[in-house]
Amino acid sequence: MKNMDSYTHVRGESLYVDDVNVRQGTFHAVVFDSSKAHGKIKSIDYSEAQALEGVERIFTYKDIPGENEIGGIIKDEPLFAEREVHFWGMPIALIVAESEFIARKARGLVKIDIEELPIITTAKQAKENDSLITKPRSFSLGDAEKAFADCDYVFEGETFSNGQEHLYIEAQGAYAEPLENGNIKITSSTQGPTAVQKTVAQVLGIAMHKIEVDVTRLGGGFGGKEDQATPWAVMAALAAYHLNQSVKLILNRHDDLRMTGKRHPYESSYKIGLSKDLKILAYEAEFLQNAGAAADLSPAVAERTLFHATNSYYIPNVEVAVASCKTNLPPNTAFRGFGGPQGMFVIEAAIAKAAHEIGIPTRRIQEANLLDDNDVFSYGQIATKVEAKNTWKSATATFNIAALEKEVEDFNASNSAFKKGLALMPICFGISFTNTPMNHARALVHIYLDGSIGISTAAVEMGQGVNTKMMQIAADVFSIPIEKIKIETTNTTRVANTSPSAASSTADLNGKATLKACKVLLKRLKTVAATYLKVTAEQITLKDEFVYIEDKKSKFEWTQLISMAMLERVALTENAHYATPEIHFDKTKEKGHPFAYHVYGTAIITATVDCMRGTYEFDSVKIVHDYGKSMSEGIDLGQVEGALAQGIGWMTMEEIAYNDEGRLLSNALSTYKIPDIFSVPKEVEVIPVETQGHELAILKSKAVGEPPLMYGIGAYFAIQNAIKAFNSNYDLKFHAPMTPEKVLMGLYENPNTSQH
Ligand code: LUZ
Ligand code: MOS
Repeated sequence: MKNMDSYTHVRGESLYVDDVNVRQGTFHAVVFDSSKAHGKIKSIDYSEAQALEGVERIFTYKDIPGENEIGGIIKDEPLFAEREVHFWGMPIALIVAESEFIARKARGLVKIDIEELPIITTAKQAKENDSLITKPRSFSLGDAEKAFADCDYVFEGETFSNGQEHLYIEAQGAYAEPLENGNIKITSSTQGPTAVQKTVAQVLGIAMHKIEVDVTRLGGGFGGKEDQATPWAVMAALAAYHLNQSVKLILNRHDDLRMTGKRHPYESSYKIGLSKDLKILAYEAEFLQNAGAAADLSPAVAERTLFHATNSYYIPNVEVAVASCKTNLPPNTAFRGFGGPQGMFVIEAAIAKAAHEIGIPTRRIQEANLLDDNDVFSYGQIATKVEAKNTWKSATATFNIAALEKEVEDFNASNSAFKKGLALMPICFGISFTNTPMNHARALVHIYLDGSIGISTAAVEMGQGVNTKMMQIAADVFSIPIEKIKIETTNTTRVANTSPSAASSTADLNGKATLKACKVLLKRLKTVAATYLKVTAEQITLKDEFVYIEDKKSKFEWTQLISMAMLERVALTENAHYATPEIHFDKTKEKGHPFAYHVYGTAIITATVDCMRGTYEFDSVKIVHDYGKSMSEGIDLGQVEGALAQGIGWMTMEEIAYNDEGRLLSNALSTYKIPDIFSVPKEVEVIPVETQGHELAILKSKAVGEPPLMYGIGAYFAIQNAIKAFNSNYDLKFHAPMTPEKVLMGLYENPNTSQH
C-alpha cells in the first residue's frame, strides 16, 4: 500500500503551518536573538525598532505572565534571556509586526550591549570545568577491571562524533489564534502537541484546557521537533494572548539553523579487551556529551547512549559512563537514534581498532561476539528473539560476502587511482521510550452514520507514514476499503496527555490503541448483526463491506449495519488506551527491562575512494533488516532507505562547525553538505530477515524509524578500508565525519609525522 500522504504531496496540496488560512489582521513575528555565546546583557535599546512603521509590539521576558521557563526534563531554560545569554542564537525578544519583512527590518534596529563572559564550546572543556547538566550515569555488568587482566589483547582510544543538523524541509513554526474567553488555538509543527500545550499554559500562567494544539503534519521532524518546536509556539501564543490577535511565527532557514540545537557531538574514550579467540571479554567507555546551554532532552539522550553502548554484541564485563556537559552552544536535542548512534560508533571504533592492531578483518571480531538468545545486556534485560546472528548470516550468505570481498581485492589489485573498501555493520536498537512512563497512547474512533470512519490518535504524521498504518489497522479490523477511513489532525482536545511522536514507537503505541478501539466497536457491531440475523455474535464476521454468517455472505452490508446500530442506539464511538506491558527500569540500580523488544539488522557497505581527490562514492549497501512482519512494506523500505542516507550523511559529510566564539559557521546549505541524490549509494538492496515478528510490535510489524540510521556507521569504516588499501601506513581515525578533506589527508599521511 502507498503512503496515503503521497497523493497530496505530489499535487502540492499537503498543508503545513505556513499554509494555514490566517485570520484578517494576523501579525507576523521574528525572534531577536543573542549575537554572543555567553555574556551579561548590559543594555538593550528597542526604541528605533519599536518606532518603525508597522511594528506592533516587542515582547521580552517582562511580558510573561507565568513562568519564563520552557525546560522539559530540567527547569533550566528560559523562553527569553533575562540578564545573561548562554548561546549564540538564544532568544531575547519577539518582534511583532504587520509583516515578517517589517519585523525582520526592525530586528536590525535593536541595539544591544553584551559584556562577554568566557565561553565553553566542547564537552571536554566543560567536563574539566565541572560544567555538567546532571550527575553522570553509568551502567555496569560483571567486573571489567578484573576481566582486562585476563585479556590477551587490550586496546584504548578516543573518538569524536559530530553533531547533525535536522534540516527538516519545513522549518520550525507556529500560528496562534486567540479564541473567546481567553482560549488560544495553536497550529504547530511539533512532534509533541502536549509538550506545546503544557508549556504554553505554564508560560502564560493559565490552565491547559484553555490551550488547543493542532497538528496536520510536519515537513520532517527527525527529533528536532520533539522538544524544540515548543518555544516558537509559546512565543506566538504569548503575543496572541497580549494582542488578542492571531500571530504567525515561522523561522526562516538561517534563523532556524542558528537558534535550534542539533544532534549531540560526543567526545568519548574506550578500552576494549579480547581473548586470543577474539571474544570481547571487557569493554569500558566514557562518553562526554556536548549538551549545549540547557538540558533539553540531553539526559534522556545520554541514557540511550549507555543502552546502546555494546550495540549487537554480548560482552560479559562492561563499564560505561556518560556525562551531559554544559557548553555555550544551542541546547542539543533529540535526533533520530537519540544518543544510540553515538554509543554504537564508539564500540565499532573499538572493534575496528582492535582488528587493525591484531591485523585481521574487522568482521571476524564483529561476528565472534554477536548477541544470542538469553544473553544479558549491561542494563539487565535478557535478550530474547535475537536476530543478530540471523541477519548477519543471512546478509553474508545471501549477498555472498566472499565474492564481494574478492571483487574489492581484485579491483584494488588492478587500480591505483581508485580504491575500494568494504565494511559490515550490525545493529541492535531498543524499542520503547527509555523513560517507561512515556510508553502509552490513546485513540478515539468515530464511525459516522454513513459508515465512514474518523480516527484521532496522538500520532503526528511527519512523512514516516504513520497515518497510512493507522488506516490499514482500521480497514483490516472492519474489512472496509481505505477510502472509508480518515485520519484526523493530531489535536490535544481529542487525544490528551500524549507522549511525543518519537522513539520509533509512534505506530506501535498509537496503532495498538487504534486496534483496541476498533476491536471494541467490531464486537458491538457483531452483536447488532447477530441480533438482527438471529444468530450468535461468534458466528458473525465482517468481510469486504458485508456481514458473513459462518463464512457465508449475507445481504447485510456495512452501511446497513451502521444504520441498524444507530436505530438500536449503540455507541459508534470508542476511546482506547494502550500502555506497553512488561517494561520497567530501576534507575537506582540501573537495571531493568526497558525495551518492549529490539530491532536487528546487518548491512554490507562498499565504497570507492578517488585517491587523487579524496572524494568517495558508495557502490552498494546490502542490508538484511529485521522488520518483524512488515505491515507496510513500501513505507518501511522508505524508512530504511531514508535512515541509511541520513546515517551516511552524519558519518561522512555533514560537518557542523562553530567558531571559538560559539558562532555557527555551517549556517547555510552552501557550508553544510547533506546527502543528495548524487551521494546516496548507487545501489541499495534491503531484504527482510525471516522471522515471526514480535507481539509487542503493531501487527508484529516492528518499529522502523530509527534503527536503520545506524547502518550508516558502516560507511565510515568502508571508506577507511579503502584508504588503507591505498596507503598501507594509514593509521585508523575515529573522528567523524569522514569528509573528503580528511580522506585526502589520510591517503597521503605518513604516520611518522602524523599528529594522530
Ligand atoms: N525520545 C524520548 C526519544 O523522549 N525518549 C526516548 O527514549 C527516545 N528514544 C528515541 C528517540 N526519541
Ligand atoms: Mo525522536 S529522536 O524519535 O524525536
